[in-house]
Amino acid sequence: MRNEFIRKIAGLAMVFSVGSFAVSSQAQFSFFDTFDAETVGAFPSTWTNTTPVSGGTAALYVTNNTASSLPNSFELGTDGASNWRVDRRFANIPMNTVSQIVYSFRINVQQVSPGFSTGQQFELQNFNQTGQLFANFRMLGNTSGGSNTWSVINQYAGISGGNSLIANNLNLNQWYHWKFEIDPSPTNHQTGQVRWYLDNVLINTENIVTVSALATNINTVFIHPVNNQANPTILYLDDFYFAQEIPEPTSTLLVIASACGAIWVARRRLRG
Ligand SMILES: [Ca+2]
Repeated sequence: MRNEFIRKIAGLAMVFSVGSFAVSSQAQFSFFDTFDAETVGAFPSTWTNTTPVSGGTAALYVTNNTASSLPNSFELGTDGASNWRVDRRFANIPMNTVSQIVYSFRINVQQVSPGFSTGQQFELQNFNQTGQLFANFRMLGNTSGGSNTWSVINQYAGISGGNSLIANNLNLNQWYHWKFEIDPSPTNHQTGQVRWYLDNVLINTENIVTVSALATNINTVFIHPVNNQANPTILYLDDFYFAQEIPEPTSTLLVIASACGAIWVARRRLRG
């Protein structure tokens, strides 16, 4: 009887702690694009073809050639003939009140332009107000000038304190997971940090760079070739998302501590 009572209390403690953990691990997604329900061969319905490719041949559409989550991904392929830009817009995320915004995608580069210059750039901003720019991710040829592997640089190296060359000699035809934790200060969105993760390993930390102090929210990520050059590049994107992490509730430890306290009291009472 005594052991059964203690087991019940212990079980209750476990439910409380597991329940708290479940709440703390939740993320509130602004969007999560798997492209799996999209029509193969069509431009993805959740994206905006802001500057359509004109001239030459290009592929900006949903494909089932390869995917991280099956069966589809978003193929961005250009032959170098023209400029282009695609946007993923979403509801405003305020930068001065929300913390721990996570921006993530999986990318598979099939072909990259030779030379360690230009390339394709991923940018964040407030669509109606230029200037909310940070965590710029630029993929290009490797540092040796070759196109048999690819690299990533950060545009704001030297300004933000982060690294310039983020990664080099990444393999073609391989899926990589990139995640950015955007962690603005609760009171000043210009003094936070952006942490870069490659396949869940922290590889770069930089300070947030905002050109305008008025740019206090983000609602757009866009991809475009640098310097208006659409270098011959073929890449696939999948599992593209924005989420706000729900902070660890400070009550978690209190709940566990109280449950453990209840066990201690129960033991004392039964002994007494
Ligand atoms: Ca997919």
